[in-house]
Amino acid sequence: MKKKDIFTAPFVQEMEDTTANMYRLGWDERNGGNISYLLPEEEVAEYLDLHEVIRRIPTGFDAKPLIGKYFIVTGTGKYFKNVKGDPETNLGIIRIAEDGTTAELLWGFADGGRFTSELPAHLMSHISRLSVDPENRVVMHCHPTNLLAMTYVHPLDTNEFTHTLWQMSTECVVVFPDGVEVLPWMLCGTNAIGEATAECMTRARSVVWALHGLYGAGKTLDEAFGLVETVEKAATIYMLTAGLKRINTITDDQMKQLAVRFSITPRAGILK
Ligand code: 2HA
Ligand code: ZN
Repeated sequence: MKKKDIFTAPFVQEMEDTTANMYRLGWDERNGGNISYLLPEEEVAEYLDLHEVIRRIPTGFDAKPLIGKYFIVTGTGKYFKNVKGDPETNLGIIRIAEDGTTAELLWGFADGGRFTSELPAHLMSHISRLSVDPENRVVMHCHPTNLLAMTYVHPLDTNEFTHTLWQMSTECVVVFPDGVEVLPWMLCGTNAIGEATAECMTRARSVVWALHGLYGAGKTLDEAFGLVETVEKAATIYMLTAGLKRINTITDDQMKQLAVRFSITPRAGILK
């Protein structure tokens, strides 16, 4: 059967639109940020010959639970600003090979490039999220301005950080009842930060990298984007009010009312 034009694929267009939005919001300066999006084989097969591997690229870590899985991912050193308009250079579609440690490139990275340097954090996080939510498909990393600022002035304790963000707007506890996990500064691009991030991802869909940025996960690009957007909005309210005397707040009791109203279970150990 004749393959459809990959440039018309919804997953390529969604990646173009999402990266453009993230760039426009100031979350992805220069080559900041990266996205990986799990694609069903049937969907990829509509556009690509699955037997035609362009290149084989070692990943440097073992992703056994993802063998045979397909991802569209942003490229290392590539700018989110440039994805829309030249997706074939800035994005790639990879399949995790039988050995679990090689990525088979099926499309993209047309200038000889390769996947994001943060692939360990992405794939390890996919493994974690899939273990708790079989429908998870997206892992997204970016540098939201106010969240980043907040990590300079707020204690980096997961419970305290989550509680503060929940207080910053009424919808927060509803949108991320699982809270945000906070990691201290770590060297990025390594398997170690990948393992730490993935461990956090078994408990929450959002992981703060102190003094660096944020990881968000979700079933769709929209869901992961909306999560990052809500966390960043809360951090913005925090930064706008941090130096001021706060005379009103959302109380723990009010958050408990929200939990009942919206049938969510706030992460344990945060509300008194
Ligand atoms: O890809 O954001 O963490 C650039 C980064 C690394
Ligand atoms: Zn980063």
